[in-house]
Amino acid sequence: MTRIETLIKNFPANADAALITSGENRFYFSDFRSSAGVILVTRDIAYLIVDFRYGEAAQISAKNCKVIVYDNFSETICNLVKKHNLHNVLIERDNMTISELKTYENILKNTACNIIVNSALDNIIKDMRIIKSEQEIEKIKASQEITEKAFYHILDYIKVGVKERDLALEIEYFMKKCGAENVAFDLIVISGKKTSLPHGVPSNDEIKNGDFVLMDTGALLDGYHSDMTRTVAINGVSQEQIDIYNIVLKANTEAIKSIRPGIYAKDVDKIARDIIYNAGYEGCFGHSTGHGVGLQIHEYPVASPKSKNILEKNMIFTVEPGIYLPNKFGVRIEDMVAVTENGAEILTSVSKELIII
Ligand SMILES: [Mn+2]
Repeated sequence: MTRIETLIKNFPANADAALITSGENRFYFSDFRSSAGVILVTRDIAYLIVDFRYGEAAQISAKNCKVIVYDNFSETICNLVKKHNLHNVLIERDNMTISELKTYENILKNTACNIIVNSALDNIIKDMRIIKSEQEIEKIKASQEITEKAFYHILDYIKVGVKERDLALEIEYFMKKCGAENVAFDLIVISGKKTSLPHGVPSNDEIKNGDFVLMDTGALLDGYHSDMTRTVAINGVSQEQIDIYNIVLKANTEAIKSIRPGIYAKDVDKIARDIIYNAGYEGCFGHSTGHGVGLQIHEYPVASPKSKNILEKNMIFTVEPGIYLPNKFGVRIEDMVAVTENGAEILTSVSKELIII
């Protein structure tokens, strides 16, 4: 069954079509990447509707959709609505701006078609994307391979006096040299006191003796993201730094050990959180233990205290506990894992023993 067929099978009874407008979901359903366009899915056929810039490329490589290259977008939509006698169309509410919604309402105002403004379509697609196909798992592994090559590459550059920004730029340059189409997100390479900021921004600060250097990095390859954090130390770190590193390491490894199909993602979070809180660092770990990774850097499942996700085979998510001591330092250790038949496959192969440079 194609993804389009699965989507149609899951349409609520009141819907006779769906309008897919987000870039990653257009790619998910048509295997065609573009910065613009929509897929109109009816119960019989799906149309990928693009402008001239993507016409030729879409005709060649889009899958499971009939390609329409439009001159007049509104007319094209209205003609399809009439042709297929559409009355209720689902939209991606999570991805549509108010002004886009107003535009579609305006386009459809002289037709018999209504827009269903609820989360039905988002939920169907979320439930599909949360489980990765074998091919998607391979793509994420390939993306992670670049992230790891860049990690080993940058270890030779980390020295006292080097600027955080230069390290971040070198990682980005190297990832692209290795074939990444982009970085997965703005790379985090921070040092010293700034490591207490979970999403600190690289600056011209220089690496100093006794610093932690926290590197949260990832590549984007073939539409799929990867995500890894390692915290390395510069010669002269204190016993307190080493102790905290080892608490975070234990939280990471014990949480990963607990992963198997059928358990709640929030229970994975709890294992990591309890280890950190029981070691005396309640209040120093204020983010989720993990998030899904795929066509977006943050997707489902979520491993947080409030998560409702139950783990299933072929879900991919991060396990990234941390301890952050304001104005002192922070540590985060992040792996990506894939849920297997009876446990988890760790997709991150870089060692987690503390590297002291
Ligand atoms: Mn992450």
